[in-house]
Amino acid sequence: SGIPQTRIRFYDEHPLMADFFGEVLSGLQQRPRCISPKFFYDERGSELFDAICRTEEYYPTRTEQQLLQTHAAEIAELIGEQCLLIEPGSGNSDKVRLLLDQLQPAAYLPMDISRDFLFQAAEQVANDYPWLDVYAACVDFTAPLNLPWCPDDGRRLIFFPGSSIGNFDPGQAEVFLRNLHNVAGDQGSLLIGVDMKKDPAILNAAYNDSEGVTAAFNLNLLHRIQRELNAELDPALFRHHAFYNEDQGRVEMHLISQRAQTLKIGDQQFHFDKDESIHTESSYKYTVEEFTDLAGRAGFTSRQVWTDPDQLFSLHYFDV
Ligand code: AVJ
Repeated sequence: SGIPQTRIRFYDEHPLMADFFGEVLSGLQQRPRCISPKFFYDERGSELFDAICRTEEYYPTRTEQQLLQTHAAEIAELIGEQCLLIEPGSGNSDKVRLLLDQLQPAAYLPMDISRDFLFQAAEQVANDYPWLDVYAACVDFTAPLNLPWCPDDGRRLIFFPGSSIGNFDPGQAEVFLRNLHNVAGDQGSLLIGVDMKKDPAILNAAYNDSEGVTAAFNLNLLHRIQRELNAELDPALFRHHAFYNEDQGRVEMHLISQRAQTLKIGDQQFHFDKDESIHTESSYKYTVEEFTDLAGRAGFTSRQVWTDPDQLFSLHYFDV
Protein backbone atom coordinates (compact mmCIF):
# COMPACT_ATOMS: atom_id res chain seq x y z
CA SER A 1 0.00 0.00 0.00
CA GLY A 2 0.99 3.65 -0.20
CA ILE A 3 3.77 5.12 -2.29
CA PRO A 4 5.46 2.83 -4.81
CA GLN A 5 9.15 2.56 -4.04
CA THR A 6 11.92 3.23 -6.51
CA ARG A 7 13.65 -0.11 -6.60
CA ILE A 8 15.91 0.34 -9.58
CA ARG A 9 19.57 1.20 -9.55
CA PHE A 10 20.41 3.78 -12.16
CA TYR A 11 23.82 4.10 -13.73
CA ASP A 12 24.44 7.09 -15.98
CA GLU A 13 27.37 7.21 -18.38
CA HIS A 14 26.16 10.60 -19.65
CA PRO A 15 26.46 9.71 -23.31
CA LEU A 16 25.75 12.23 -25.96
CA MET A 17 25.55 16.01 -25.77
CA ALA A 18 29.24 16.55 -26.48
CA ASP A 19 29.08 13.98 -29.27
CA PHE A 20 25.84 15.20 -30.79
CA PHE A 21 27.28 18.52 -31.93
CA GLY A 22 30.54 17.02 -33.21
CA GLU A 23 28.93 14.06 -34.95
CA VAL A 24 26.27 16.17 -36.67
CA LEU A 25 28.91 18.60 -37.99
CA SER A 26 31.22 15.88 -39.24
CA GLY A 27 28.32 13.89 -40.75
CA LEU A 28 27.06 16.91 -42.67
CA GLN A 29 30.56 17.54 -44.02
CA GLN A 30 30.75 14.01 -45.48
CA ARG A 31 29.55 12.99 -48.94
CA PRO A 32 27.03 11.50 -48.96
CA ARG A 33 25.96 13.43 -45.88
CA CYS A 34 24.84 11.25 -42.97
CA ILE A 35 23.77 11.38 -39.32
CA SER A 36 23.75 8.32 -37.05
CA PRO A 37 20.29 6.88 -36.30
CA LYS A 38 21.16 6.77 -32.59
CA PHE A 39 20.37 10.50 -32.54
CA PHE A 40 16.71 9.81 -33.37
CA TYR A 41 16.10 8.83 -29.79
CA ASP A 42 15.46 11.92 -27.73
CA GLU A 43 12.27 11.76 -25.61
CA ARG A 44 10.05 12.69 -28.56
CA GLY A 45 11.95 10.33 -30.87
CA SER A 46 11.49 7.41 -28.48
CA GLU A 47 7.75 8.19 -28.36
CA LEU A 48 7.53 8.39 -32.14
CA PHE A 49 9.38 5.09 -32.45
CA ASP A 50 6.80 3.48 -30.16
CA ALA A 51 4.08 4.93 -32.39
CA ILE A 52 5.81 3.44 -35.47
CA CYS A 53 5.65 0.05 -33.78
CA ARG A 54 1.86 0.40 -33.54
CA THR A 55 1.30 1.34 -37.20
CA GLU A 56 -0.51 -1.05 -39.49
CA GLU A 57 2.46 -1.36 -41.87
CA TYR A 58 5.31 -1.87 -39.38
CA TYR A 59 5.14 -5.65 -38.96
CA PRO A 60 8.46 -6.31 -37.07
CA THR A 61 7.29 -5.47 -33.55
CA ARG A 62 4.06 -7.46 -33.72
CA THR A 63 5.73 -10.42 -35.40
CA GLU A 64 8.59 -10.59 -32.93
CA GLN A 65 6.26 -10.27 -29.95
CA GLN A 66 4.33 -13.24 -31.26
CA LEU A 67 7.55 -15.25 -31.61
CA LEU A 68 8.68 -14.35 -28.07
CA GLN A 69 5.32 -15.25 -26.61
CA THR A 70 5.07 -18.53 -28.46
CA HIS A 71 8.60 -19.69 -27.65
CA ALA A 72 9.24 -18.21 -24.19
CA ALA A 73 9.14 -21.62 -22.48
CA GLU A 74 11.57 -23.09 -24.99
CA ILE A 75 13.90 -20.10 -24.56
CA ALA A 76 13.82 -20.58 -20.78
CA GLU A 77 14.70 -24.23 -21.28
CA LEU A 78 17.67 -23.37 -23.49
CA ILE A 79 19.08 -21.08 -20.82
CA GLY A 80 18.44 -23.69 -18.19
CA GLU A 81 19.41 -21.71 -15.12
CA GLN A 82 18.78 -18.34 -13.57
CA CYS A 83 20.44 -15.64 -15.64
CA LEU A 84 21.30 -11.98 -15.75
CA LEU A 85 19.20 -10.54 -18.52
CA ILE A 86 21.00 -7.71 -20.34
CA GLU A 87 19.16 -5.62 -22.94
CA PRO A 88 21.03 -3.01 -25.02
CA GLY A 89 18.64 -0.42 -26.50
CA SER A 90 15.78 -1.47 -24.24
CA GLY A 91 13.48 1.45 -25.17
CA ASN A 92 10.07 0.93 -23.54
CA SER A 93 11.06 -2.52 -22.20
CA ASP A 94 7.80 -3.96 -23.53
CA LYS A 95 9.24 -7.09 -25.15
CA VAL A 96 11.19 -8.31 -22.14
CA ARG A 97 7.89 -8.64 -20.30
CA LEU A 98 7.06 -11.55 -22.58
CA LEU A 99 10.06 -13.43 -21.13
CA LEU A 100 10.25 -12.45 -17.45
CA ASP A 101 7.68 -14.86 -16.02
CA GLN A 102 9.21 -17.86 -17.78
CA LEU A 103 12.85 -16.87 -17.33
CA GLN A 104 12.71 -15.64 -13.73
CA PRO A 105 16.10 -13.92 -14.16
CA ALA A 106 18.12 -12.86 -11.12
CA ALA A 107 18.37 -9.35 -12.50
CA TYR A 108 17.34 -7.28 -15.51
CA LEU A 109 19.79 -4.75 -16.97
CA PRO A 110 18.12 -2.43 -19.49
CA MET A 111 20.37 0.09 -21.24
CA ASP A 112 19.33 2.94 -23.45
CA ILE A 113 20.57 6.26 -24.74
CA SER A 114 17.22 7.97 -24.00
CA ARG A 115 17.63 8.79 -20.29
CA ASP A 116 14.16 9.72 -19.01
CA PHE A 117 12.50 7.17 -21.22
CA LEU A 118 14.79 4.46 -19.84
CA PHE A 119 14.20 5.56 -16.26
CA GLN A 120 10.43 5.39 -16.59
CA ALA A 121 10.48 2.07 -18.41
CA ALA A 122 12.83 0.52 -15.82
CA GLU A 123 10.68 1.75 -12.94
CA GLN A 124 7.58 0.30 -14.51
CA VAL A 125 9.23 -3.09 -14.94
CA ALA A 126 10.44 -2.99 -11.32
CA ASN A 127 6.94 -2.13 -10.12
CA ASP A 128 5.27 -4.82 -12.19
CA TYR A 129 7.83 -7.52 -11.25
CA PRO A 130 8.53 -6.89 -7.54
CA TRP A 131 10.80 -9.96 -7.29
CA LEU A 132 13.18 -8.62 -9.95
CA ASP A 133 16.32 -6.53 -9.40
CA VAL A 134 16.64 -3.85 -12.09
CA TYR A 135 19.94 -2.15 -12.96
CA ALA A 136 19.26 0.50 -15.60
CA ALA A 137 22.15 2.14 -17.45
CA CYS A 138 22.03 5.21 -19.66
CA VAL A 139 24.73 4.47 -22.22
CA ASP A 140 25.45 4.67 -25.93
CA PHE A 141 25.66 0.97 -26.69
CA THR A 142 27.40 1.62 -30.01
CA ALA A 143 30.46 2.63 -27.95
CA PRO A 144 32.46 -0.27 -26.43
CA LEU A 145 30.46 -1.79 -23.57
CA ASN A 146 32.05 -2.82 -20.32
CA LEU A 147 29.13 -2.85 -17.86
CA PRO A 148 30.84 -1.79 -14.61
CA TRP A 149 27.40 -1.60 -12.95
CA CYS A 150 26.60 -5.20 -13.77
CA PRO A 151 26.60 -7.91 -11.07
CA ASP A 152 29.17 -10.45 -12.20
CA ASP A 153 27.70 -13.66 -10.88
CA GLY A 154 25.39 -15.73 -13.01
CA ARG A 155 25.03 -16.69 -16.65
CA ARG A 156 24.42 -13.76 -18.90
CA LEU A 157 21.69 -13.66 -21.50
CA ILE A 158 21.94 -10.75 -23.87
CA PHE A 159 18.56 -9.83 -25.30
CA PHE A 160 18.77 -7.70 -28.43
CA PRO A 161 15.32 -7.65 -30.03
CA GLY A 162 13.70 -5.47 -32.66
CA SER A 163 16.34 -5.92 -35.34
CA SER A 164 18.33 -3.07 -33.84
CA ILE A 165 21.31 -4.99 -35.24
CA GLY A 166 20.06 -3.88 -38.68
CA ASN A 167 21.26 -0.33 -38.04
CA PHE A 168 24.90 -1.47 -38.30
CA ASP A 169 26.38 -2.26 -41.68
CA PRO A 170 27.48 -5.91 -41.80
CA GLY A 171 31.12 -5.10 -40.97
CA GLN A 172 30.15 -2.99 -37.94
CA ALA A 173 27.57 -5.60 -36.95
CA GLU A 174 30.29 -8.22 -36.74
CA VAL A 175 32.43 -5.94 -34.54
CA PHE A 176 29.42 -5.17 -32.36
CA LEU A 177 28.49 -8.86 -32.03
CA ARG A 178 32.05 -9.65 -31.04
CA ASN A 179 31.71 -7.01 -28.34
CA LEU A 180 28.47 -8.70 -27.16
CA HIS A 181 30.31 -12.03 -27.25
CA ASN A 182 32.85 -10.59 -24.78
CA VAL A 183 30.13 -9.10 -22.60
CA ALA A 184 28.29 -12.45 -22.56
CA GLY A 185 31.27 -14.12 -20.87
CA ASP A 186 32.09 -17.83 -20.67
CA GLN A 187 28.60 -19.20 -20.24
CA GLY A 188 26.64 -16.52 -22.01
CA SER A 189 23.96 -16.56 -24.67
CA LEU A 190 22.42 -14.15 -27.12
CA LEU A 191 18.73 -13.90 -28.01
CA ILE A 192 18.46 -11.58 -30.98
CA GLY A 193 15.65 -10.48 -33.29
CA VAL A 194 16.53 -10.03 -36.96
CA ASP A 195 14.30 -8.68 -39.71
CA MET A 196 14.35 -10.82 -42.85
CA LYS A 197 14.77 -10.15 -46.56
CA LYS A 198 11.36 -10.18 -48.23
CA ASP A 199 9.12 -8.68 -50.91
CA PRO A 200 10.32 -5.05 -51.26
CA ALA A 201 6.69 -3.86 -51.30
CA ILE A 202 6.27 -5.02 -47.69
CA LEU A 203 9.50 -3.28 -46.67
CA ASN A 204 8.71 -0.06 -48.50
CA ALA A 205 5.29 0.10 -46.83
CA ALA A 206 6.77 -0.56 -43.37
CA TYR A 207 9.02 2.51 -43.65
CA ASN A 208 6.42 4.71 -45.35
CA ASP A 209 3.38 4.23 -43.12
CA SER A 210 0.23 5.98 -44.30
CA GLU A 211 -0.17 7.99 -41.07
CA GLY A 212 3.24 9.59 -41.62
CA VAL A 213 4.63 8.49 -38.26
CA THR A 214 7.91 7.28 -39.76
CA ALA A 215 8.25 10.58 -41.63
CA ALA A 216 7.72 12.47 -38.36
CA PHE A 217 10.31 10.24 -36.65
CA ASN A 218 12.88 10.96 -39.37
CA LEU A 219 12.11 14.71 -39.42
CA ASN A 220 12.28 14.88 -35.61
CA LEU A 221 16.05 14.62 -36.00
CA LEU A 222 16.02 18.06 -37.65
CA HIS A 223 13.80 19.51 -34.94
CA ARG A 224 16.26 18.17 -32.42
CA ILE A 225 19.24 19.71 -34.23
CA GLN A 226 17.39 22.99 -34.47
CA ARG A 227 16.53 23.01 -30.76
CA GLU A 228 19.57 21.47 -29.11
CA LEU A 229 22.28 22.84 -31.39
CA ASN A 230 20.59 26.19 -31.99
CA ALA A 231 20.73 25.55 -35.70
CA GLU A 232 19.23 27.87 -38.28
CA LEU A 233 17.23 25.41 -40.30
CA ASP A 234 13.62 24.79 -41.22
CA PRO A 235 12.62 21.12 -40.92
CA ALA A 236 9.66 21.84 -43.22
CA LEU A 237 12.13 22.35 -46.09
CA PHE A 238 13.09 18.66 -45.93
CA ARG A 239 11.04 15.57 -46.69
CA HIS A 240 11.19 11.95 -45.58
CA HIS A 241 12.40 9.41 -48.13
CA ALA A 242 12.67 5.67 -47.42
CA PHE A 243 13.15 2.75 -49.79
CA TYR A 244 14.49 -0.78 -49.94
CA ASN A 245 17.89 -0.92 -51.63
CA GLU A 246 17.87 -4.47 -52.94
CA ASP A 247 21.56 -4.52 -53.96
CA GLN A 248 22.62 -3.57 -50.44
CA GLY A 249 19.92 -5.61 -48.69
CA ARG A 250 18.87 -2.64 -46.61
CA VAL A 251 16.13 -0.09 -46.16
CA GLU A 252 17.57 3.41 -46.35
CA MET A 253 16.06 6.48 -44.79
CA HIS A 254 16.98 9.93 -45.99
CA LEU A 255 16.01 13.54 -45.39
CA ILE A 256 15.80 15.29 -48.74
CA SER A 257 16.22 19.01 -49.17
CA GLN A 258 13.15 20.30 -51.02
CA ARG A 259 15.10 23.22 -52.45
CA ALA A 260 18.57 24.80 -52.49
CA GLN A 261 19.26 26.17 -49.02
CA THR A 262 21.96 26.90 -46.47
CA LEU A 263 21.85 25.57 -42.90
CA LYS A 264 23.77 27.27 -40.10
CA ILE A 265 24.99 25.33 -37.07
CA GLY A 266 27.32 27.17 -34.71
CA ASP A 267 29.74 29.03 -36.95
CA GLN A 268 29.41 26.50 -39.78
CA GLN A 269 27.31 26.73 -42.91
CA PHE A 270 26.10 23.83 -45.00
CA HIS A 271 24.90 24.43 -48.51
CA PHE A 272 22.33 21.97 -49.83
CA ASP A 273 21.35 21.64 -53.47
CA LYS A 274 17.74 20.88 -54.26
CA ASP A 275 17.12 17.11 -53.70
CA GLU A 276 20.37 16.63 -51.83
CA SER A 277 20.01 14.08 -49.06
CA ILE A 278 21.13 13.35 -45.51
CA HIS A 279 21.30 9.58 -45.02
CA THR A 280 19.83 9.06 -41.53
CA GLU A 281 19.36 5.30 -41.25
CA SER A 282 20.14 1.95 -42.79
CA SER A 283 18.15 -1.06 -41.72
CA TYR A 284 19.80 -4.24 -43.00
CA LYS A 285 17.73 -7.36 -43.65
CA TYR A 286 19.13 -10.89 -43.41
CA THR A 287 18.21 -14.39 -44.43
CA VAL A 288 18.51 -16.90 -41.59
CA GLU A 289 21.69 -18.27 -43.14
CA GLU A 290 23.29 -14.86 -43.69
CA PHE A 291 22.72 -13.93 -40.08
CA THR A 292 23.85 -17.24 -38.63
CA ASP A 293 27.08 -16.87 -40.64
CA LEU A 294 27.60 -13.29 -39.46
CA ALA A 295 27.13 -14.20 -35.79
CA GLY A 296 29.37 -17.21 -36.34
CA ARG A 297 32.18 -14.92 -37.51
CA ALA A 298 31.75 -13.04 -34.23
CA GLY A 299 32.19 -16.28 -32.26
CA PHE A 300 28.59 -17.34 -31.61
CA THR A 301 27.17 -20.83 -32.11
CA SER A 302 23.61 -21.10 -33.36
CA ARG A 303 21.31 -23.17 -31.13
CA GLN A 304 17.86 -22.33 -32.41
CA VAL A 305 16.08 -20.10 -34.92
CA TRP A 306 12.37 -19.35 -34.89
CA THR A 307 10.51 -17.60 -37.71
CA ASP A 308 6.86 -16.72 -38.30
CA PRO A 309 4.87 -18.59 -40.98
CA ASP A 310 5.24 -15.68 -43.44
CA GLN A 311 9.03 -15.58 -42.95
CA LEU A 312 8.93 -11.90 -42.04
CA PHE A 313 11.07 -11.96 -38.92
CA SER A 314 13.57 -14.28 -37.23
CA LEU A 315 14.48 -14.84 -33.60
CA HIS A 316 17.90 -16.43 -33.08
CA TYR A 317 19.32 -18.06 -29.97
CA PHE A 318 23.13 -18.38 -29.83
CA ASP A 319 25.59 -19.67 -27.26
CA VAL A 320 29.07 -18.16 -27.00
C1 AVJ B 1 14.90 0.13 -34.30
C2 AVJ B 1 16.49 0.11 -36.05
C3 AVJ B 1 15.03 -1.74 -35.72
O1 AVJ B 1 15.20 -0.23 -38.59
O2 AVJ B 1 13.18 -0.92 -38.40
C4 AVJ B 1 11.72 1.97 -37.75
C5 AVJ B 1 14.03 1.77 -36.64
N1 AVJ B 1 13.26 3.28 -38.45
N2 AVJ B 1 11.21 2.74 -38.72
C6 AVJ B 1 14.15 -0.32 -37.96
C7 AVJ B 1 13.03 2.31 -37.59
C8 AVJ B 1 12.14 3.54 -39.13
C9 AVJ B 1 14.06 0.29 -36.57
N3 AVJ B 1 15.12 -0.28 -35.67
